[in-house]
Amino acid sequence: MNAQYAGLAERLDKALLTKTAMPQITLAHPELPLAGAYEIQSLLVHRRLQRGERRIGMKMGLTSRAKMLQVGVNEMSWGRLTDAMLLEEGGVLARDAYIHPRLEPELAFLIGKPLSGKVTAAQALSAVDGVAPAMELVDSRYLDFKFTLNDVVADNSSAAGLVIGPWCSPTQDLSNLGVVLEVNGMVIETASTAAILGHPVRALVAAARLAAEAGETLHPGDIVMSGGLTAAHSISPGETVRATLQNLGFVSINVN
Ligand code: 0L1
Ligand code: MG
Repeated sequence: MNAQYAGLAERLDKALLTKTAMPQITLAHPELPLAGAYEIQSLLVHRRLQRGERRIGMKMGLTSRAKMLQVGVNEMSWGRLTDAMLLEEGGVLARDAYIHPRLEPELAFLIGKPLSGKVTAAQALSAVDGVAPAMELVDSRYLDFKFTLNDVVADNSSAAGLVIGPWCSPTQDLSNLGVVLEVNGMVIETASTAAILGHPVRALVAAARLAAEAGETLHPGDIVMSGGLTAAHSISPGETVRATLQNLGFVSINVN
């Protein structure tokens, strides 16, 4: 194990546990390669698994132009999801449990058959048991939510939480479903599922390829998050945030 990478994973973990933002790691380590950033992510998530958390799937990040523009990073990233990140649909989310949390609407895939490697969109879809409206809670461990691709990759792609709505049949056309993000009943963002790489199944195709590159497989029961469909919303106490995906229903959470 690379001791420097282990030390950086420990710092990111401490930032998460103490809810204290830290400087971007690439400021001190501009030479960090992307593969090294993914190694740090793996070590970081390993620390969570050692604390008893269970792996539940994979998140894709920066798969839409809206998200790329918001954070100023132009390449896709991925991260690992654990059961400790699951938030109750319609439940309460404590703003204070995070550094600078943001919510974003996403499409969630429920994997029904093992999926890994270079697959077509049809093969990826045939491995899906369900799709659901979802929101991801992102909470960068870096000061001011500022990072480069390698910073955000090391930080598990800002993964902090996910809330999943009703699972629906994956047989419908997912290519261009309307998306609405509301805060206290007011529409703040709209999009189409086409915002994800032209068709959200492409996020799943990428997830299968990237999982294989990391020596991993998507297993039955895993959740794969598509990546944010719109810019993410910075949450404040007193807000009810709701994401609706056409034909699939909605998912909401209350912030206190
Ligand atoms: O917003 C961010 O912190 C970047 C990582 C995840 C973005 C996404 O889900 O698209
Ligand atoms: Mg996301």
